[in-house]
Amino acid sequence: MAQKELNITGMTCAACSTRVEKGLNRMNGMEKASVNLALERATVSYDPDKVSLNDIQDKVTSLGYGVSVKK
Ligand code: 9UX
Repeated sequence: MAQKELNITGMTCAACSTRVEKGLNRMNGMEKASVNLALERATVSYDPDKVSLNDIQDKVTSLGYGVSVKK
């Protein structure tokens, strides 16, 4: 299992963060995604054999938000 922190941009209300969180949690291979609206951050735990960090970022983008891997 891998864990990463992502910076998410464009979330302006609580429904945004819920949308991102639910979208990520529906992905195959995602163990747990939690999104913090105030911090504009997502913490994701996932199985890298089933889903890539790139797929995860593409999911956020497809939902209409910006994403980068936190350094
Ligand atoms: Mo709130 Mo976010 O009305 O895409 S859901 S701004």
